[in-house]
Amino acid sequence: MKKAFITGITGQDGSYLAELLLAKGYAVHGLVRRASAYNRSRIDHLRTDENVGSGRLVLHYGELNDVTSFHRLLHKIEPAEIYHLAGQSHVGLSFELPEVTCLENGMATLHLLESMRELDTSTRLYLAQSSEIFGAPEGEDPQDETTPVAPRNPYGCAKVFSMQLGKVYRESHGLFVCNGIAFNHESPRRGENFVTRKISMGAARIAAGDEAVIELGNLDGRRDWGYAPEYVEAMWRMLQQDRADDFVLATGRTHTVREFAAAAFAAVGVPVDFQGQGVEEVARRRDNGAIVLRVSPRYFRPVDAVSLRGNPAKAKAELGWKAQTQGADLAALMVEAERG
Ligand code: NDP
Ligand code: GDR
Repeated sequence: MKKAFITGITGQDGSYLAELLLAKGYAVHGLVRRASAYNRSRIDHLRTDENVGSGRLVLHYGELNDVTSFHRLLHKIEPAEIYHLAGQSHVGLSFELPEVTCLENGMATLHLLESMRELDTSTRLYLAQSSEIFGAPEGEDPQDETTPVAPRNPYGCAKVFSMQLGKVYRESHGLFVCNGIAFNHESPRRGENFVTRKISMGAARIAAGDEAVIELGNLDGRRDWGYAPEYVEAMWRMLQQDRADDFVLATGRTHTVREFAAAAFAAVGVPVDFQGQGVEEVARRRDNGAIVLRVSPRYFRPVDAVSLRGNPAKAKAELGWKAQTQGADLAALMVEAERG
């Protein structure tokens, strides 16, 4: 039985990846951290007697910044494949938490690569990189594997550090390291403070009759939003290649936050009109004029990428991977899931 180790197994991507690998017959080992409140709801359905009893799903307490225990764990598990997904993943919060963001998204990669040098050299590593490495790439649309990096927030800086280290260890130490430069991917398991999930949860509540108002920041943010379960398939495919390489994972199409919100409201039968500008902007229900969405200065970032759009041509050509779900379909899928 092939052994995979997933850091970040309790997160959105980690949970879908664990599902995929279990379905493929892997033994899946996951890093979980101690928390005062229960943090495993995304993988509860996988913790069956069969999976746990047969050793096909094993959870290990750990913490990226506890370097010695992390190192010990890797040597104990000796995985064939490592999917390194853990870390502080909120771009906006990285302005408030720059140090922990850089430790978890940057230095933790270095510790992992150093540990790997002592492991069996056939171990393969996937590193979860991000479109945020490109910053605000004017004139470079869409972005691909050759687009220059120019991050504009601490999160993006840490991911650049991690990505470049991955390349260096691949080239200088011969490690099998793949960087997946993923653009936004969403799902009903998305964290509740990311914009698509805020919108889908809010739209479902409003459709159910709650007098809720969704408060958002920059409605002009334009992102390339795909569907997370499709992206974890690409992560796995990367590690099955003969040669380690870097790939952009994206749909190639973008929408603004405003468009995503309009699609979510339309999907629950509450069409809205946007009125006003900047922090005065609101969305009103078309049927009774009630405000259902409001812009709040609280959610603006010091700097925000205007538009990020990926070119997934290399992933299509070499991995045979193509994103299927995006735009209004993604919004509809997410609000439907909220409605149960
Ligand atoms: P989530 O925020 O949903 O999950 C993050 C995971 O990391 C959780 O399991 C979390 O544990 C764990 N984690 C965070 N800090 C630590 C730590 N110090 N020690 C151990 N575990 C830790 O992220 P996603 O699943 O959305 O993303 C996965 C990775 O991909 C991240 O690195 C993210 O930056 C990157 N990425 C994501 C994209 C997306 O659109 N989703 C796009 C591009 C890159 P806990 O549950 O305990 O909090
Ligand atoms: P992003 O996703 O920063 O692209 O990072 P997020 O959903 O946080 O923001 C997308 C866009 O929406 C705007 N926005 C808001 N964002 C949040 N979170 N909350 C709001 O209320 C809000 N209102 C408007 C943002 O300004 C931005 O323009 C995600 C994460 O998964 C990263 O880990 C990953 O690397 C990148 O995607 C690719």
